[in-house]
Amino acid sequence: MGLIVVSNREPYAPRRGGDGGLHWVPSIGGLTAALDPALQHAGGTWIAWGEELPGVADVDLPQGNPRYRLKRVRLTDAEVRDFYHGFSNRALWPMSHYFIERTRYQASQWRTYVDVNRRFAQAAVESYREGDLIWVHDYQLALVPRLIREALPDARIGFFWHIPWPSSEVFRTLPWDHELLDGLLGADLIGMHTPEYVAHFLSACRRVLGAEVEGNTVRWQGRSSRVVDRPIGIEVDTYEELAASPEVEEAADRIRRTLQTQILLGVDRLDYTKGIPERLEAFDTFLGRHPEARGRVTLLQIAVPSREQVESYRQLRARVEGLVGRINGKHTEGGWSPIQYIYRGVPREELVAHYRAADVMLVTPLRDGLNLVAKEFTACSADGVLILSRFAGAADELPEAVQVNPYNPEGLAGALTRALSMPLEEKKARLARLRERLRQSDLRTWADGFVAEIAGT
Ligand code: GDG
Repeated sequence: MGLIVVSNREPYAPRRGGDGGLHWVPSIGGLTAALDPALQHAGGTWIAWGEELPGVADVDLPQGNPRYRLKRVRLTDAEVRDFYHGFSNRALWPMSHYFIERTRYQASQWRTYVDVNRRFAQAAVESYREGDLIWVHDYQLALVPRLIREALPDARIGFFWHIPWPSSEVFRTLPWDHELLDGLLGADLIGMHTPEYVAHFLSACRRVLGAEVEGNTVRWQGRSSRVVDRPIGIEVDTYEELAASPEVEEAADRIRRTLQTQILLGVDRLDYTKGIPERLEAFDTFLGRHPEARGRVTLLQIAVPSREQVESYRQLRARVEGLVGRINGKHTEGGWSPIQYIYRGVPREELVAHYRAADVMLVTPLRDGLNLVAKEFTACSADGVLILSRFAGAADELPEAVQVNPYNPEGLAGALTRALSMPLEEKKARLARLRERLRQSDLRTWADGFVAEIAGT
């Protein structure tokens, strides 16, 4: 029995090295971090959209120690534009994160979304051998379960929705609300990060489809789908070991020596859901209120470039960089600047060194499916404080974090004051309890558990 994973993005991207050889580089992002180890463990096929590169076809991964096959779905530039940058990122992404005013619902983009979902489903059907389990991921591929089901009525299909599922009042703004739910309900098992998302989903099934809902089970088209909350975990041991390694300790020391201040850290894809401008403004408020913090605190913001083809992301970048300039211009003195801004992804060791060096980690999204950064910091930090938005899915699981409302700059500034002056014992005690929670369901438990649940359906 093999596993077939279907996701939009590839777990590794091909790069031509200077030597002309092909190197497969792990992609940055929550999904790869979660599923690559799971599929390495189970073996099977990963189906994903692969960017066109001459001479690059399907491949066995990871390079040098192959554990599974990557089957690459090819998309034309127009398809990428309408399916990915268009419908997925301008309709489903903002709608699911409650940003209705940012949605663009376009029928032509929807049609491409349907066509592309059909191609992913076809690739899964072609790879399928009797007894295989199929696990489809995320909002780009919501119709795939139904499309596979039509060809393989008896296949066991699971789906995980990685982003928030909004209130049905918001979901109903989608012109294809009925079709999207019908697509998902082709799966036997549908997973989401929190009980609230599940409740919203069930309510949409009732209101939009008129489906029969009993407990966590939806009856639709003569079949049942179970909908469960299963928040994703991280590789706790791997992060702990990495954080304690001499190389990372040294890199963390270097960061502390360079800045010579207490360190506030932000690490996010540059996305309007992540609350970066609101965080910068709260820091500005904090500095205004605490002149004694000048020269003593630095906010280090790592912003990973994301979806630069979408206009609103380009506007966000300009807004963030404008704010960084304005706040630094206002407060910089005597060789100290309040904000250090990095606009690129950094290697994982360096990321962990930053987690390790930080006194306070700021995870303050306006809305976030879960947020892996909050968990990674918790696994890596020795005595730091996690400030966490109540609108991140992870907030349910991490009650010992200092929880904030990211829409309230005064409250956020107050949380900063509290975090920066928290006694060492309290910081350590909170971290210890948070770590215990992380251990209860790490990444392996999550992935193995979900696969077992698909198998059990
Ligand atoms: C979606 C949902 C949900 C970030 N910067 C660097 C880097 N990263 C890695 C982090 C983390 C991942 O990227 C980001 O995961 P998040 O969970 O924070 O956010 P999304 O990408 O939006 O993920 C989210 C997730 O899916 C899983 O279900 O939690 O809510 O939106 O692993 O470590 N990695 C490296 N350098 C960086 O600069 N190497």
